[in-house]
Amino acid sequence: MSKGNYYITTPIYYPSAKLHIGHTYCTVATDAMARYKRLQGYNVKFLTGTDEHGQKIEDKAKEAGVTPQEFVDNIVTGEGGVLDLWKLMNISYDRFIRTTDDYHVAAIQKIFKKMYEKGDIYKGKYTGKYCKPCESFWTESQLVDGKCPDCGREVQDAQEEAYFFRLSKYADRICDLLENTDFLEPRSRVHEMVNNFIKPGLEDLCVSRTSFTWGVPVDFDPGHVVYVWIDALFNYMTALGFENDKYQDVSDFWPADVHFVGKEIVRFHSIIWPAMLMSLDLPLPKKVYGHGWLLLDGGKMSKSKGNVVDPYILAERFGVDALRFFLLRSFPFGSDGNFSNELLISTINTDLANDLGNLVSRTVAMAQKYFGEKLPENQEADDGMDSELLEMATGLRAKYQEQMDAYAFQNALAEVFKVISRANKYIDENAPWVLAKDETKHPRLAKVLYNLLETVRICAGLLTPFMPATSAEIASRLGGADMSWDSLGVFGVLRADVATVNGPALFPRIDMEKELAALEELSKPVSDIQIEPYAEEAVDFDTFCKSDFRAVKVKDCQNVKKSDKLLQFTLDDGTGTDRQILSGIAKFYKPEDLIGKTLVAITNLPPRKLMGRESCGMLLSAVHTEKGEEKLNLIMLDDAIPAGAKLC
Ligand code: ME8
Repeated sequence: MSKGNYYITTPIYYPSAKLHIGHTYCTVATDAMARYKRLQGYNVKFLTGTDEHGQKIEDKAKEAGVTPQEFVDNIVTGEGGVLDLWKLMNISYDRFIRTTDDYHVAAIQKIFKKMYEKGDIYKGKYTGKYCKPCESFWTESQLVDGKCPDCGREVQDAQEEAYFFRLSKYADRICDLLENTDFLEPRSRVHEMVNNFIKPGLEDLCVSRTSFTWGVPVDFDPGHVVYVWIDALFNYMTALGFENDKYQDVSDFWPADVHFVGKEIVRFHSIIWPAMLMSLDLPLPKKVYGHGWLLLDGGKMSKSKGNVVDPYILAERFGVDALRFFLLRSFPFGSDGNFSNELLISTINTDLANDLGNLVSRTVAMAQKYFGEKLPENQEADDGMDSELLEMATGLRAKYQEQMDAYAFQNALAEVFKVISRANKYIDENAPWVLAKDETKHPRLAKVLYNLLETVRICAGLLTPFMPATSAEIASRLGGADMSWDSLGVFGVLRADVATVNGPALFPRIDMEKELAALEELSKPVSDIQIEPYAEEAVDFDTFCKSDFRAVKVKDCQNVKKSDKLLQFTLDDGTGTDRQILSGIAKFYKPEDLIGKTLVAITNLPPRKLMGRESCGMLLSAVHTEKGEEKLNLIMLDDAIPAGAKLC
């Protein structure tokens, strides 16, 4: 029977670049929490997704020469994108929202209108610094030496029409919420919010923009798009079906049990989000938990710092479970932590290879060596030797639960590893290899092994939220052991004649020095751009001079039917007769974009037939590969050069 509903969320990610291990941190933590709640018997809804609007995305798409939708599609659903990463990391989300999803966009329009009709959103003037040539508004703090940060020119004081949300109206209620309830944790974040943002005075928030278009349009005032944070924060409710018909889960899952968010976005989640919910008379989420950052060399992580932070590379080298485990074992969730390869490798070696891995393989190997497939049922307890281990293993679930309920993943794991260490010590104390030599001690030996297997069962069961695949593997090595929540609070669940299954080492030891050197090599910046090797064979000057290079103007350009490679060009080559050239560049250009351009052709090649059409010459282009992808640019000349001009 379900213990009730439980709704947990991660921040929805900006698909402005590929994700790094820091992004993975919060999602792995949320996944561990969701799995823990499922293990306990809750009906869990775990939401994640992507936050796809805003100027940053619009700018990046422009830089990449694609539409904003194409840009985000590639990072979200493309190879190695967000969805692939969550699959790799074994993230068990129940729902994935993209803020460009139609149902979400329509819901945001309704929500914005509701707050407007209520009088909590009003039209006003946004005052800032304006750069005319760039048509951009800047705030004082964005200016560089008082000038436009983009072009360096003078800016002017200017005003722009915009909508504002009456955040100031909710200041007292928000302050009360933060100071007098457990809404925001850890507590240190409360002081930060109250002292830095609320005490100095909460100002109304500008919630629409007119300077770019990649956002949810304000339907009753075209030209304005909804501020990206309103669009983003309401994902937590639209994904349940709020103001849309796609889902019907609001009554079952709202208010959320917890939003996990990084510390820099606590302000949005603990001030702006509850104020907007208050405006709509909606229940507030039960908790916002602001976790710390993973730092690299003391600074915030970014992809540009190299491959060390690439979760794909780390998962491939160390395994997904080891990486998940490391993230939650090594850093207290509420504070910042310093990521390093040394720490990653030593955590794997100490906890996983030495402590857990050894315990499992030694115990299973001894059970098989001394008794074959099954343990004998004739077993002899020894209270003096056994009681400490049994007490620790039996009491583990309660201690673990206390820590998990406080989101203290590191402490919960520390409790499990105390028991694992105790079990390893128990092996040494009981020296099964000595008991094995004396037939009369075999009942005692069987009990020692049973106690160890049972301890392994409890520990592995409690590790399921962190290392789901490893726990499942251990369950199968213990003959398909019960790892249900109820069973993990009880010692003695395995049958006395438990059957075991041997297997390879769960976590082979890593050679620190070799691995660090390999990672160092991998993190050396490699140039994204590769060019063809130069030709070694020399061409004599006269032969080269025989090639006739001419400027040609594109009069018409069409795709060739049934060919996804060829474009057919009709060219003005200055002779008065059109020249036809076929070129295999359809992958790189749209025909309509080339009309009117001035290109370079070699005109004295013998004509040849391609797809039954004659091609008289060849167009010149520059080729290279970028991030492994083939790139091609036609050589384009200044349009002032007349058709037929000879290039020499
Ligand atoms: O903030 N260590 O998206 P985002 C720990 N779209 N956490 C880190 C981190 C690091 N080094 N780097 C990033 C957004 N994060 C918004 C959220 S929610 C309605 C909208 C965390 O892709 C960061 O703290 O920039 C944040 O919680 C999350 O990754 C997503 O960051």
